[in-house]
Amino acid sequence: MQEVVAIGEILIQFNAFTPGPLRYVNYFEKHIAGSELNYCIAITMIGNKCYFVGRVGDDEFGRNAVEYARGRGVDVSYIKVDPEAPTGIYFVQRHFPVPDKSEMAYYRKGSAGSRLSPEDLPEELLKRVRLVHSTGITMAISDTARQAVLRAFELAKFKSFDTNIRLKLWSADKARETIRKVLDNLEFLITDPDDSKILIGETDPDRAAKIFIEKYGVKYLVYKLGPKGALVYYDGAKYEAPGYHVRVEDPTGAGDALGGVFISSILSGYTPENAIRYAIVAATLVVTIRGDNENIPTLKDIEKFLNGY
Ligand code: KDG
Repeated sequence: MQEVVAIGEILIQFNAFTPGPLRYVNYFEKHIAGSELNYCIAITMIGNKCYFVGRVGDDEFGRNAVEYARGRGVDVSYIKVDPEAPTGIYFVQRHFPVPDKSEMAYYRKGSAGSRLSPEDLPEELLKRVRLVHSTGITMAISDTARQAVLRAFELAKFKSFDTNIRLKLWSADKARETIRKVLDNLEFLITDPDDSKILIGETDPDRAAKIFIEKYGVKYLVYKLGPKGALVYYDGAKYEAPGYHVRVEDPTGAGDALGGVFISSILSGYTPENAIRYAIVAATLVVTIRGDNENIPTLKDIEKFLNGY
């Protein structure tokens, strides 16, 4: 079993029970989410160990977040409780104004999670584990959180990063300038055409891969294409995994499930070809429900899915 550390913010998600503009939604369903937690759960579901590093508030939602993460098999020993700020929340609006897509409304400014700082880092653990993972979200939420990611990556043996640029959290210029600081020598880079355009001005997968691999030294590039599937570039080869056509309830979290299952499968010794097939299954299952991580499958579930198709 390999050990991974994910650094980020756990958020409480209020998912619109009905589709349409949030102003007309009367019921919300609570879930526990946040990109790096979704990754951590995906890594765990595939049989590797994941530690979550971050902060929650000293409130009911913070306790809920930690209990949920622990219940999903995540190691929560390095989640700090911050008495000075609340646990962050957000709402998900579904199928409006674009059918099959969701939008987020964040209420997280000054949250406990955004107060993550380099002092929260378990340095020995970060030096020891197989992989340290974070995302563009954590680099966007505060200066101290960004410094924490930079410091963690200095300590890490191997690094993994999902660009996850959320333009509600920062500008494209700030995202480009900041994320470029962590692109060098990543073992895993997970991105998509929108983020790639912001970062390197390129949406074409082959041309983007050339830049990320040759200029920045990325080892495994996972290029997500939404419902169309994903591509993996590794060691001079390209692997294509098409998406499955399913009814979309809420796509939020699908990219994290895809990235987390891919990474964990590689760490477990699967080939890139199989790892990306498994990852696509995970993303497919996630879009069929509300909630980011409840539908992330085990390898056994993935096998059943593939046999059933
Ligand atoms: O990828 C899914 C995440 O975007 C969602 O869980 C919320 O972490 C989140 C964020 O900051 O957008």
